[in-house]
Formats: sequence, structure tokens, C-alpha cells
Amino acid sequence: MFGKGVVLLSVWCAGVLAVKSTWEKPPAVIECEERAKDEPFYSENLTEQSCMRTFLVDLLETNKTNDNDNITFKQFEQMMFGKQLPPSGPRVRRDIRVLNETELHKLFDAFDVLYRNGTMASFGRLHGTNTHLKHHGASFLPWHRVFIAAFEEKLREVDPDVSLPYWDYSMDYYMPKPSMSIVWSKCFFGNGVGTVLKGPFQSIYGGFNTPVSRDIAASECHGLISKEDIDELMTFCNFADITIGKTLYKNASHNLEKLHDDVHDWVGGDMGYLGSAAYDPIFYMHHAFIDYIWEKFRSRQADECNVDIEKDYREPGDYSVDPNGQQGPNDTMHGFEYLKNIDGLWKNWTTAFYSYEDAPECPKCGNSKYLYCNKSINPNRPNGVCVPKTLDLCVNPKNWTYVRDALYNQTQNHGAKLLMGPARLQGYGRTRFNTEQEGLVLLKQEIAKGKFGDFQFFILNFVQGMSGLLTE
Ligand SMILES: *[C@@H]1O[C@H](CO)[C@@H](O)[C@H](O)[C@H]1NC(C)=O
Ligand SMILES: *[C@@H]1O[C@H](CO)[C@@H](O)[C@H](O)[C@H]1NC(C)=O
Ligand SMILES: *[C@@H]1O[C@H](CO)[C@@H](O)[C@H](O)[C@H]1NC(C)=O
Ligand SMILES: *[C@@H]1O[C@H](CO)[C@@H](O)[C@H](O)[C@H]1NC(C)=O
Ligand SMILES: *[C@@H]1O[C@H](CO)[C@@H](O)[C@H](O)[C@H]1NC(C)=O
Ligand SMILES: *[C@@H]1O[C@H](CO)[C@@H](O)[C@H](O)[C@H]1NC(C)=O
Ligand SMILES: *[C@@H]1O[C@H](CO)[C@@H](O)[C@H](O)[C@H]1NC(C)=O
Ligand SMILES: *[C@@H]1O[C@H](CO)[C@@H](O)[C@H](O)[C@H]1NC(C)=O
Ligand SMILES: *[C@@H]1O[C@H](CO)[C@@H](O)[C@H](O)[C@H]1NC(C)=O
Ligand SMILES: *[C@@H]1O[C@H](CO)[C@@H](O)[C@H](O)[C@H]1NC(C)=O
Ligand SMILES: *[C@@H]1O[C@H](CO)[C@@H](O)[C@H](O)[C@H]1NC(C)=O
Ligand SMILES: [Cu+2]
Repeated sequence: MFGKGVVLLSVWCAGVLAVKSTWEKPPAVIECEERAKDEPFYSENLTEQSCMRTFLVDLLETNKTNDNDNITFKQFEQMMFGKQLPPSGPRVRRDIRVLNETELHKLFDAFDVLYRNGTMASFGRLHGTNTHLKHHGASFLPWHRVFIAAFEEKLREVDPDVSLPYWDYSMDYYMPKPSMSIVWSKCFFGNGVGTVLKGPFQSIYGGFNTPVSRDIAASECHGLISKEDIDELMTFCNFADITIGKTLYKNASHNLEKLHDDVHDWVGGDMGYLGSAAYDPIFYMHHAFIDYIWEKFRSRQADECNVDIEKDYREPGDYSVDPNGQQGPNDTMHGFEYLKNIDGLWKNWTTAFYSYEDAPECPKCGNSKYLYCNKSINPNRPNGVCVPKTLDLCVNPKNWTYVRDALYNQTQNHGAKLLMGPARLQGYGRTRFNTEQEGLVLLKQEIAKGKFGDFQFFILNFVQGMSGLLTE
């Protein structure tokens, strides 16, 4: 199942479906259940449900990379991205709530261009293809570091003033209800439940032939990353201490990939599946924060642990859960074949390419009008942690009028010069159909093909379980 492209990020705890176990289980489901037994929060019932769900989503498959995607990623090799200074110069990444209005608008405009000219879909497909080459193992951190830096470079081709912000959800964590955070307003990510119809990322299509959707805070199994989680990571010294090897999610509390999976599943919808996650712009801001945490870890490794951070990797034979993962240090980096996995550990990514501004802290909170300090909001909140305002405090948001299907052919966005995309067929550059309804039709066609065999009775539940993806 690992090579198939779509895997629910956290395997053991998706428990949305009510299932009766009277079918003959396919080998992939049995294998998934076996693996789950090694996990710290093992629950037989939940595992059966979530392995089944994973299996069904696998059958739907998202699209594999195509020729156009290959051209897109070849460009990074041509510019020797990583080996030479980035064409658009160094950049600083900050929490998204610290950006001023102009900066936010420039960011959203750049996303819009990359969406309309097909770049976002190329990235979404690369991420969702051969997922075993960069998940559940040692290459997870270095691969995603390069992937989002490459995406950021594309944003900067549209507008050189833009850099990729991070979303520090360890602030949202201490809100009474993190789902009420300002990020879920029109000022930032837009609505957190159902099809994304509000805010700057409205009406874009995701990996399942449906508009991007979310289902935040739907399950108690998945949470955001807390300051305590981060503090625990910082007690370790080696790459192997915080990454996954042969065994899935061992030592979960100090495993950065597992913690990251939980955030994907907490957001839900497209973000909950490897095949579709990178179609939701939140993906990039989530991963920028994971990369930020990793960078803090690396600083500590160098300063306090005396570790050579360009060489410290996992041990041979213990690179990834999937034995075919090709996640060794010298294996090529998927999609960026001119690089090796270990090249993602070069120091100069964060010296020559990008650097991080520290996350906002009390009392100033980065001068953000969306963050504040109030100790009484949650007595468990560690000192110095800012509290995001609630989503009702997004005042006078811009009336976003992005026309996602508009032909892409203008100099716009604050005068930035744009490359002109190729003439586009309807839906070109996306994996997409036009409407959610058509997506549902596709799913039903797949079901009708009998792919699900003995599992037909299960499908209704499955479709309901997918409601975040298929209906508002
Ligand atoms: C697991 O499912 C069985 C059958 O539905 C039920 O009797 C049992 O209580 C469940 N166990 C847990 C821990 O939920
Ligand atoms: C794109 O490149 C990958 C490997 O980089 C290859 O497996 C795939 O066949 C290529 N796709 C096309 C359509 O050429
Ligand atoms: C970054 O460091 C690596 C390894 O030392 C080197 O090969 C690469 O060219 C460097 N990149 C830049 C932009 O200097
Ligand atoms: C927003 O930040 C940019 C720098 O990125 C600055 O040039 C601009 O003046 C700021 N705008 C406002 C309204 O503060
Ligand atoms: C889990 O971590 C503890 C220390 O925190 C260590 O003693 C133990 O060996 C680790 N287990 C695995 C399987 O890595
Ligand atoms: C990777 O390649 C380097 C240099 O070619 C070599 O020194 C190292 O032993 C290799 N590592 C592994 C695990 O093969
Ligand atoms: C701080 O939070 C508490 C509890 O939510 C609230 O009652 C109080 O008004 C807040 N204080 C300020 C200055 O916002
Ligand atoms: C937002 O813009 C649309 C299209 O320009 C317009 O129809 C609508 O009335 C506007 N809404 C508000 C609240 O200004
Ligand atoms: C695209 O832009 C070019 C140059 O600005 C212009 O000549 C052409 O008519 C435009 N095409 C469309 C479909 O707008
Ligand atoms: C889309 O725009 C980006 C940024 O300008 C550019 O790098 C890319 O080549 C464009 N893609 C297409 C298909 O035109
Ligand atoms: C994959 O792409 C083809 C066209 O290249 C399209 O017809 C098909 O619907 C796509 N499948 C998915 C699942 O997006
Ligand atoms: Cu990923």
C-alpha cells in the first residue's frame, strides 16, 4: 500500500466510520492493521476503521506527475537550486499573523497565480506521488525542506517581495478552542469546515476532483503541536531521535513527523491525505513551521550537542518503514533528482536561502493586531506565549474576488512581471473537474466498477466519512 500514493496521515486514529467486520479483508488492510499494532495509541477498533478508510482512498488515487510537472521540476535542476544561490535572493520567513496587509495581499495574489497557471497542481501531484520516498522515514524532513523552498521560489518568481510564512499553531494550541483562531477567518486561511468558500484561498480544487475542503478539530485523536511537544523534542541531540525509521511512530511524543501528521489530520479534508494535502495552501505554512521547529533543533544540535548537522542521519537499515523507501542519505531526492536526500541537511539552506524570524512572543507579539497577551485566557499557557484573537475579530476583510478560471495572461499583482502560461484547456494543470457534484459522480463510478467487491455495503459509510471532501 505504500507505493499507491494516498495514505491517511495518522493511521491509527481516524475513527469516523462505523464498520461491521464481516468482510474478507484485502492484504493491504491486514498489513496496515499489523503495522498499527506497533503504535503507541493502538486501538483495535479504530485501526480497523482507519485502515479500511485508507484502503478505499487508495483506490481512488490522485493523479501521478505528468510531462508538464516534470518540466516544472526540471527547472530547479537547470537553475541548480540548492547548489547555487537562489535567483530571487535570500528571504525571511515569519508567522503569517505578523505580516501586514500589503504583505498578505501580495502573498495571496502570488498563490492565485501559481494556482491558475498550474504550478500548485504540479507541486500537489509531486507530493502525492511515490509518497513512500519521502514519508514515514528519514527523508521526510530534508525532502519537505527542499520542496517548500522550491515552492517559495515559485512564489517569488511571481512577486520577489513574497516569502513563505509559517503558521505557528503552538500559539493556537492554548486557545480554549483552537478552531476559533483568527486563521480560520477571511483574513487568513478562510473557513475551516467544509469546502473552502471564504477568504483568499476560496474556490480552489484539490486532489480528489473536488474543491479543497477542511474539517478542523473534528476528532479528539488529533491535536496541534504544543510548546511542551517542542520542548520535549529539544531535549534530544540526534536526527534519529526525532525521526521515523523502520518502525512507524515509535516514541511518538518526540517524533516530529508523527506530530506533523496530527496537524494534517486536525485540519482534515484535503490536508488529511498525502495525495491531496499539498493542494491546500495551508500545507506550505504548516510545513514551514515544521521546518522552523527542525531548524531550532538543528541549532541546538550544533551549539549544545556538538553534532555535525550536515552528516547526522539515520543508521543504514533503519531508514524508513517501507523497505523500498529509498530514504538513505545517498538516495536521490524525489522530484529533485540532482540532489541526494542528505543534501537537505546542508547548512546553507538556512543561511544562503532563507532564515526564520523567531515566533512572536509576549509582550509585543510581533506587533501583530491579531495576537495578544492575556495570562488569564488559559492558566496552562506557558509564559510568553501570545494568544491568537478569535475569528470574529477579522474586521473588514478584503472582498476576495479571485476568478480561478480566468485566463492567466496579464501583468498584475502590484506590477510584478509574470511569465505567461501556455494556452490552457478547461481544467488544464489541475487534476480536476468543475464541480464537487462531478467529483461525487466520479467516486460513484469507481464504486460501480465493482472495485470494492465485497465491501459495497461499506461504501455508504465511506462516502459519509468523506463528507468533508464531498459535501459542504
Ligand atoms: C470495539 O468494538 C466492539 C464491537 O463493536 C465493542 O463491543 C467494543 O466495546 C469496542 N471497543 C472499544 C474499546 O471501543
Ligand atoms: C516524470 O518523471 C518521473 C521521474 O522523474 C518519471 O517516472 C515519469 O515517468 C515522468 N513522467 C512523464 C509523463 O514523463
Ligand atoms: C551549499 O553547501 C553545499 C555543500 O557544502 C554545496 O555543495 C552547495 O553548492 C552550497 N550551496 C550554495 C548555494 O552555496
Ligand atoms: C508592510 O511591510 C512592508 C515591508 O514588507 C513595508 O514596505 C510596508 O510599508 C508595510 N505596509 C504598511 C501599511 O505598514
Ligand atoms: C524511545 O525513547 C526512549 C527514551 O526516550 C528510549 O529509551 C527507547 O529506546 C526509545 N524506543 C525506541 C523504540 O526507539
Ligand atoms: C554516501 O556517500 C558518501 C560519499 O560518497 C559515503 O562516504 C558514505 O559512506 C555513503 N553513505 C552511505 C550510507 O552509503
Ligand atoms: C483576558 O482573558 C479573560 C478570560 O478570557 C477575559 O475575561 C479578560 O477580559 C481578558 N483581558 C483582556 C485585557 O483582554
Ligand atoms: C464583493 O464583490 C462582489 C464582486 O465584485 C460583489 O458582487 C459583492 O457585492 C461584494 N461584496 C461586498 C460585501 O462588498
Ligand atoms: C495576452 O497578452 C498579450 C500581450 O499582452 C495580448 O496580446 C493578448 O491579446 C492577450 N491574450 C488574451 C487572451 O488576453
Ligand atoms: C507559472 O508562474 C511561475 C511564476 O512566474 C512560473 O515559474 C511558471 O513557469 C509558470 N508556469 C506556467 C505553466 O506558465
Ligand atoms: C487525471 O488526469 C486525467 C487527464 O490527464 C483526467 O482525465 C483524470 O480525471 C485525472 N484523474 C484524477 C483522479 O484527477
Ligand atoms: Cu508530505
